[in-house]
Amino acid sequence: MTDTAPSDDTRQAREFGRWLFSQTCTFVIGAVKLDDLPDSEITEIAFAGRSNVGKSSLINALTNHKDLARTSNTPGRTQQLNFFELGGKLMIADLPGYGYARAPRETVRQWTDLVGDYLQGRPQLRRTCLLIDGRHGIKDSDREVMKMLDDAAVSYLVTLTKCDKVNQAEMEKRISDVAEELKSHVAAHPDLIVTSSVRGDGIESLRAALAALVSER
Ligand SMILES: Nc1nc2c(ncn2[C@@H]2O[C@H](COP(=O)(O)OP(=O)(O)O)[C@@H](O)[C@H]2O)c(=O)[nH]1
Ligand SMILES: [Mg+2]
Repeated sequence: MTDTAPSDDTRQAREFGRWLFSQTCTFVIGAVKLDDLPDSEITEIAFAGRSNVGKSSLINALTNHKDLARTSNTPGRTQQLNFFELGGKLMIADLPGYGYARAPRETVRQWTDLVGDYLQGRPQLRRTCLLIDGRHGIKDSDREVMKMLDDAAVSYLVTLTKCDKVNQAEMEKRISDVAEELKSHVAAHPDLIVTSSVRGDGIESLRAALAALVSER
């Protein structure tokens, strides 16, 4: 990756991203069935990924909160979709994790029942960030979800997490492997975002990319 001076467009996008994500963010609902989904029509984005990949940490980092996403998780209700509203302009969905149990196939099938219906039937959903653990790369359970998203034409942005845990050489290899695999996925956004919620890498870029979905309107 090269480090070039940002263009005016990039600078403006980052500024808007920074502004948007500094707005008040509030927990809306933990949805356990389709009827619970907020009936707001504002632009929506979702965060999906395996359990423990860093979804809640990334939402907290983006919104500058310490425990926004985590505190709303009711133990034992891991299948709930948690919604947060940001400044009345953006709805953020923290989706339940998949692939944790030893039978990934079964977990992904259960995951797709509610989450699949949500992802495929939500017109205001503009982008799904699919989080992939930067230490491990794409796993089979991720591939199943990517296939489901491809088949349903749900556009997703692959975001590598925990890059602070991986040395640079390994990270470069991981990025090129993941980018190569993404080429065969029709609904995958061509960009790849590399993040660390701990160190802050990629947070500004991701804010800018997501805020652009709001400013486009
Ligand atoms: N080193 C490091 N740890 C992280 C990062 N993001 C998340 N974690 C840790 O990974 C674990 C799971 O994170 P969490 O956000 O709860 O994952 P979720 O299940 O996908 O919501 C927690 O112990 C986090 O502190 C990161 O960027 N770097
Ligand atoms: Mg979580």
